[in-house]
Parts: sequence; C-alpha cells; structure tokens
Amino acid sequence: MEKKKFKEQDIHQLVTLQAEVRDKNTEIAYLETQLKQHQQTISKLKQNLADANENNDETYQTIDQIWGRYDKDNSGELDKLETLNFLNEFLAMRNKPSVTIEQFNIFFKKFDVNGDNMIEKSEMARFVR
Ligand SMILES: [Ca+2]
Ligand SMILES: [Ca+2]
Repeated sequence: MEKKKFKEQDIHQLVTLQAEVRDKNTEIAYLETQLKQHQQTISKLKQNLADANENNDETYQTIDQIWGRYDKDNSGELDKLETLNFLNEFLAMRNKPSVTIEQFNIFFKKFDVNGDNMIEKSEMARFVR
C-alpha cells in the first residue's frame, strides 16, 4: 500500500513536470517569435542608421563645398556677416527673398546652438539638412 501510494505520487509529479515542460516550450516558442521580431526591428534600425550616416556624409560634403566661399577669414566658423552672406545666397539659389535683419537674428540664434555668435560646421549641418 505504501509502495503504491508512492508510485501515484511519482506519476503525479511526472505529469506535473510534463505540464511544466509544455508550458516552458510554449514560452520558448513565444520568446523566439519575439526575438525574431526584435531582430527584424534591429536590422531595420541598422538600415536607417546606415541611411542617416550616408545623408550625413552628403550633408558635410555640401557644407565643405560651400564653406570655403563664405568663411572669408578661414577661421573655420562663420561669423554673423559671413552667415548673412551665406544665407542670402542660399535663399537666392532657391528663388526666395533675402531675410531682414530681424529674421536673420532669429535664424542666427536658432542655429548658433552653443551661443558663441559663430556658426560651426556642425551647426550648419542642422540647417542644410
Ligand atoms: Ca569665419
Ligand atoms: Ca556656434
């Protein structure tokens, strides 16, 4: 009697374990699906990042091309007058009217991110893009 009871317990334990294994397998399958989705998201993000870097390179190439024309004193930054010349020519290229001093000051403040009254290349990159 004692032996039989023991066996039943074992069987019960085994069934419980089997059920647990089934649950775990279901969980694994679910996690695998999730993993696949995350991997897809990651490769999409990687692609976006690669595209963004490509755009970035293009942006900097454009800036390098125009920079020399406007950075008259070769300081590596555009001061307010240099930026004004750049902006007006940039707008003319796009058939837009020149800015007023007020508009220019607003523009300048917006793009002079670090507030040193100079436009650096990194600040220009924000504008060209
Ligand atoms: Ca300069
Ligand atoms: Ca600045």
